Amino acid sequence: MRLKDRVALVTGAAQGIGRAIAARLVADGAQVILADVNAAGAEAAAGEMGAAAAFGTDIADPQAVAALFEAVGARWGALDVLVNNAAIVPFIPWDEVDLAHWNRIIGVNLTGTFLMCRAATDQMRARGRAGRVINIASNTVFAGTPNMAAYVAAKAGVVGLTRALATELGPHGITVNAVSPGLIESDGVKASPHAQAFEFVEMLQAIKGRGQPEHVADVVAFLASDDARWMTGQLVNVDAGMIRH
Ligand code: NAD
Ligand code: 4PL
Repeated sequence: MRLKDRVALVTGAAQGIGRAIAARLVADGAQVILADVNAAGAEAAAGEMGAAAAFGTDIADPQAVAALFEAVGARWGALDVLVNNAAIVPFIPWDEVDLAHWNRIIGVNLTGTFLMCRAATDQMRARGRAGRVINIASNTVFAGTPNMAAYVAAKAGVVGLTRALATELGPHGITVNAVSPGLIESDGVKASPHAQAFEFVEMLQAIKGRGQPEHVADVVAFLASDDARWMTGQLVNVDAGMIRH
């Protein structure tokens, strides 16, 4: 119960890694808010895990993000924990990457993360609340994984944003860290061509087996807790030792 009575919001929590993170934070005693562009999926997941609330929110839409934080402010004042997990995980060879794809991926995965950080940390500071921000990056920023160039660029942007915000928000009692998972058997990956990569990735891992959403969720829960109070601006790699950094 190390997160008892903390208010935590997880984006992209209708399925996959976000859903596992939300469930783990509920298990640790937090009041968890699920936000996902898939409103019905977020509702269903929230009901099953005993979360506090669910919102249908497109993190790339500034008005939707503003409405979300208006509701959060009215009911809870401010968040204690924000987990930026929502992202599009594309499989697209470089020869097919055009400006429309680039803008869509940067718009959700990087700009969406920015909009959530902007609104959440403004609210934390206005209410004099200490806070934790945890951004989900990816070990593709080290590996240069093929078939997702815009995604890799966006995730490297998330790492940069994490480092910069840690410096500017540390004096306000807000820590900002990131987690870089390796290939994880999430709902999205299971339904995509990335599912074909498990054998290859396992060969590169020091620990064998397939990465599961819970492997990521347990590390996020640590970063959300008081145990991580002396950490900020860090990128914690969670990939069974595929990459050493
Ligand atoms: P997933 O596709 O299974 O789930 C993503 C969720 O995000 C979905 O519920 C989707 O509706 C939601 N979402 C998408 N766009 C949104 C938007 N604009 N606004 C709000 N919600 C939105 O994905 P996953 O594999 O669980 O990935 C979760 C996170 O982990 C992502 O940040 C991803 O980049 C990262 N990650 C995944 C892997 C992997 O191998 N699965 C590896 C490294 C990092
Ligand atoms: C190693 O973030 O980290 C495939 C798909 N392989 O999204 C990822 C690896 C994928 C990854 C990722």
